[in-house]
Amino acid sequence: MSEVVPTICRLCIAHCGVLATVEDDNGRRKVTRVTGDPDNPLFKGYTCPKGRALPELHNHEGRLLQSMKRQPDGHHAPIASERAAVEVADRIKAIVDRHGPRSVAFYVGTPNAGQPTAAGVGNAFMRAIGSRMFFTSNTIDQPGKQISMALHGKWLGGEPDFERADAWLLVGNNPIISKSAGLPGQNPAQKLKEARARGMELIVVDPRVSDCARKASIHLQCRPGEDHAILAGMIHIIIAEQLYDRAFVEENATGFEKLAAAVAGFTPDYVADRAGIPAEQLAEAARVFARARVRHANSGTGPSFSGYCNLKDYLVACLNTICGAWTRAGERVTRPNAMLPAYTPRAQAFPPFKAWGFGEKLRVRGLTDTAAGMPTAALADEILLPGEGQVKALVCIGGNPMAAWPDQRKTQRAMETLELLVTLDVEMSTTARLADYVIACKQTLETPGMSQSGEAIKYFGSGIGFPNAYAQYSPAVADVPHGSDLVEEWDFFYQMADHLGLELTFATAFGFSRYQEAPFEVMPLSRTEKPTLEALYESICAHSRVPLEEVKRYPHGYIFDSDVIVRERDPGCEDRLDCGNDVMMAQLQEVLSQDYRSMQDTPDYPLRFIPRRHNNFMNSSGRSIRKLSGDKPWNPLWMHPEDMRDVGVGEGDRVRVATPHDEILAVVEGDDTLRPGVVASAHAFGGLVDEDERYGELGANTGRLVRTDEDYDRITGMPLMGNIPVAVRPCE
Ligand SMILES: Nc1nc2c(c(=O)[nH]1)N[C@H]1C(S)=C(S)[C@@H](COP(=O)(O)OP(=O)(O)OC[C@H]3O[C@@H](n4cnc5c(=O)[nH]c(N)nc54)[C@H](O)[C@@H]3O)O[C@H]1N2
Ligand SMILES: Nc1nc2c(c(=O)[nH]1)N[C@H]1C(S)=C(S)[C@@H](COP(=O)(O)OP(=O)(O)OC[C@H]3O[C@@H](n4cnc5c(=O)[nH]c(N)nc54)[C@H](O)[C@@H]3O)O[C@H]1N2
Ligand code: SF4
Ligand SMILES: [Mo]
Repeated sequence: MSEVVPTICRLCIAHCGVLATVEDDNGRRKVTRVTGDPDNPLFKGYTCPKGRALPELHNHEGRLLQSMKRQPDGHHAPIASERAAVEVADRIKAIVDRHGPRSVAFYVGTPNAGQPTAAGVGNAFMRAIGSRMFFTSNTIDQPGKQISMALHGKWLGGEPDFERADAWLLVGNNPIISKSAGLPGQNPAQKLKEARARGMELIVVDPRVSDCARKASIHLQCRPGEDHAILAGMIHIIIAEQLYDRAFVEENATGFEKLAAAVAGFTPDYVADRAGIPAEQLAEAARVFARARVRHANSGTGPSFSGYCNLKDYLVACLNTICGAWTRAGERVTRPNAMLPAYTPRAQAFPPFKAWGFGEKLRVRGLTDTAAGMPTAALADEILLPGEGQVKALVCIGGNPMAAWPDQRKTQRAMETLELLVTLDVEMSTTARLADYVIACKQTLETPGMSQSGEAIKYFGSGIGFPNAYAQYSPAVADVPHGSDLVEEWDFFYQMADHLGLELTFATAFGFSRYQEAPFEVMPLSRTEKPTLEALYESICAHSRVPLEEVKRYPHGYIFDSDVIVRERDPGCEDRLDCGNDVMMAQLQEVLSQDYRSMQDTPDYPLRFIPRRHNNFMNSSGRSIRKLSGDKPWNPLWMHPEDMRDVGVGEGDRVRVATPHDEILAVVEGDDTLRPGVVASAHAFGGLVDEDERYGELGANTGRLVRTDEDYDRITGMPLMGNIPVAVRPCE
């Protein structure tokens, strides 16, 4: 028996509608093939290599089929998941009793977008024990998106329509590969090709000829880390040449004069020298962007990682605002809701709100909770710093600190210091290897799925999410493997709460921080009648614009409507977008006062390391799948041939990549798309800190090059994870 069924790939936020071939495997449904779904109205048959490897991800040998408990001698032995829930709950309770609720922290990683109840019920458990130490990967990603939204305000009409755009600006993102902010995430390469064919100008700011830069009409192949200067320079030119949208600014913004004064020093020649790009090219980029009728600017992880992450995103927002690059009254809204509650898009500002300095306070670096969430880069220090409030227990939900947190050595010390480390995962991840309990979870195709997360990602910043009221629901299409004992993440927390007699209240947000499109959805979870995942989905979708039942009628997904129109502003609305936030203006002055030439001239560490995504891996996921890693399970160090010559290394040579504090071992791969002087690698590879020598098998952990307490953002704690000065030396 074999059948082909529509379902949703939930490996990344694109949430592609796909077709799964399901075969009978002695009475269980096993997925053997995944392809694109030509009958899906939005994705039209598109998939990427990761989606096509879903069968291998579900069925590979290394998959975790049983929960594990660490034994006194350090090795892991299977434990029944129900037993594990009881033991973990008891240990958490004992830690709370002894050290207080703050001593228990949760960390939620990236895959939770594909498991929409995991973080929510985990958070409910946290609230039930009274801890606010809830961290996510967001503050080691692009926290500047939410901080800048808080400081600038948010345009309630949303961003312009890519399908009608005549210019588009990408600053350090490569959405053809990442399907992240910047281009429509549904076959982005094809969407870009169509846009270029109809004459849209693409401007890309990137130190390498990325997949997007290759398709650009203007590519500013800058030094890394100078995006704030480039953006300030573009704003300078647009204001100086009177190319900004005066009417939009007068009606909707404040702080314009302050911004104009703050960017005055960022002349084309100054920026050109600083960023290593031609001044004429910068001016052309500014003019093409400002003169277009429909255009928008987006940024990504590149600039976020290379310092001043909030300022960069703030300037992206200001650039959009001074050009009026937002959707206006009477135009089609680009992110209408389908599985999210209905809201009325309006051509007006949502005013700035508090970005930090509230909620839980950290004991290190004066950091607090923020509009982007708790500062994850400081969590290892919170675990290591003795004293009142020290974090003693960490529960990771689909996250991999040992692969993804900055400063891997410190992270490992922190993990080893904990009294209790628990991780919910689908394989023995690098973190799992250090954990006291590893809770084996179902994978996406073994659980029902829906596209609500793919929609809700719009709350993280502009340029991301579905471009119309698209929705899809899929039942579980596969059964768990024979002989396995796997839990759904939410259920693990439910079982723990049940054991401890705690009431859980599941809350769903429809926005980010203070910006919410609909009231929080709050539902107590019954202790007498245990819910199912289906029932939880029904609760989350209770106020969806399109009822879940309706979505279920279209197994291949459906576009419910494409022309929700942005309304006029409320007559009484006085709210404005702020282009002159004092903290951001002060940072601009700080940048201007830097002796950038001496900052750039670091003879002992002459190269600059930057991160970039790999098409075949989703952060640390996929490395164990041969179909994805091929014969190369490591992350190469990409180097320009000129730099390889200077350093004296050839293709495939082994090198040490050193900072003043640490070094990693890597295999060189020539890449002439890089700006000379810049080297690159993908993150979330490598083993534990004492396994450097296994880099030919595991790759290298680039987080080892990052320091969390030296060069970090004072608001979110985000450290310098790109534009890192390094020296590359051949291995003997
Ligand atoms: N040096 C450096 N550091 C970085 C970055 C960088 O570019 N350079 N990028 C940063 C960014 S943007 C991010 S978002 C973070 C990512 O940080 P994390 O989210 O912590 O890292 P991932 O590797 O995505 O971890 C996902 C874990 O979840 C597991 N998993 C996969 N599917 C499931 C599932 O269905 N259920 C459960 N329970 N688990 C599952 C995987 O096996 C893996 O162990 O890393 C950040 N760190
Ligand atoms: N295939 C795949 N897709 C993914 C992921 C994955 O691991 N694999 N991870 C997911 C996650 S968690 C995230 S957060 C998103 C990230 O999505 P993106 O932000 O689009 O990440 P990248 O594709 O790495 O693109 C970043 C670009 O920035 C450039 N860059 C580096 N430093 C600088 C700099 O200082 N300035 C400028 N202007 N550019 C710079 C790099 O060359 C690279 O082209 O991708 C998501 N999608
Ligand atoms: S782009 Fe993302 S959602 Fe689509 S198939 Fe690839 S991994 Fe899956
Ligand atoms: Mo990310």
